[in-house]
Amino acid sequence: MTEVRHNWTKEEIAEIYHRPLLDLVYEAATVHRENKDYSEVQISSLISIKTGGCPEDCAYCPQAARYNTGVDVHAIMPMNEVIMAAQKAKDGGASRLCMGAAWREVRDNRDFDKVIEMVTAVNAMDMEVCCTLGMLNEHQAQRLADAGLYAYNHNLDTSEEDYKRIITTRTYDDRLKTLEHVRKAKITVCSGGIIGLGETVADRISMLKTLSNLPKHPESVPINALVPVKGTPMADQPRVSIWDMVRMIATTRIIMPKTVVRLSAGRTEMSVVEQAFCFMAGANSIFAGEKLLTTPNPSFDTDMAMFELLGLKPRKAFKNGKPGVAKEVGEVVEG
Ligand code: SAM
Ligand code: DTB
Ligand code: SF4
Repeated sequence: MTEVRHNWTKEEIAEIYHRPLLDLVYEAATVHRENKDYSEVQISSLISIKTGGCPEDCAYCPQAARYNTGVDVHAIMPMNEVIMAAQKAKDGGASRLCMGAAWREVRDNRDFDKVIEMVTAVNAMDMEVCCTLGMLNEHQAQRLADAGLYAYNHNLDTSEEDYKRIITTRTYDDRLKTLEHVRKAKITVCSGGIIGLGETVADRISMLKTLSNLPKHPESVPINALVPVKGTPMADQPRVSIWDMVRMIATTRIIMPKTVVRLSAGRTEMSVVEQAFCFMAGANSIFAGEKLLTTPNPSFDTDMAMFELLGLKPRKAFKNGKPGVAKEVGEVVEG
């Protein structure tokens, strides 16, 4: 069994990242097969419960109020729509519903009370519930945990060194603090990044070092390819090469062998062959459903046809037990 390490150096990660491509993929596939049921893919479906008007300046984001992207601002989604979306996602094969809000941070107000109600309701539908709501404090993380939240998504996005180029309205340290609060509340951690922001390979490696040197590896690491959106500062970024995506996924798989690696944004631009390469390189999760938060994504039917073709199967919810019920959450290692 591959050892789980928390002391990877940048040099070691760079050596892995730069291996000849097919050696890299072979190694990642080997690690994947030692550690996982490699034919199982975890499916998450996203809904945007509060869209647009965000005060942050994340250079890639269509929901930042300061960019003219054509995304309409919406108040928080009513509960009946959340339930309908959750049922649709479940029927489509998703084991997890991820609710996203265009907030800088959680505030202790009526909207947060509504999110708590949504978490409780979706959890009762026997789906894993994930939220991505921006920064939160220990008390807010605990409220979410008490409502049955399974995972919290909070991406590092890029390296610490590169952060200021992408976001100026908060710091890397703010991000890491929220991850600590999530851990402390015994919610599983989902944290990854985006490639194609004009970062260097050294930045990608640095971000992977931060993630793999956390006291506990995130249970899931989403690797997003930038979806360039008109009106954002990243609108004219060239499409990221599929081989960069494959290298990033394979390196993540090797250094965090027990983590669920999610092939995230950018799949509408990828062929089935390209996605198959990503699964071979150790990706074992996707976002499914025709929308991510505001941009398009392949439909459930398209993905099911791809799974059929590739011999992949959707993973059932709560495979590692429900936090606090089947196992101690401290023992939960996805996959
Ligand atoms: N506001 C919260 C936050 O920033 O944590 C939650 C929602 S935010 C949209 C969640 C994540 O979506 C970001 O951290 C980023 O990694 C990803 N994202 C946003 N826009 C993207 C884009 N155009 N392409 C790829 N990923 C994107
Ligand atoms: C993640 O890593 N990617 C998802 C989810 N976590 C929240 C979001 C992708 C958003 C892509 C742009 C959009 O649809 O607005
Ligand atoms: Fe706001 Fe999140 Fe978009 Fe940044 S990524 S602008 S915090 S919604």
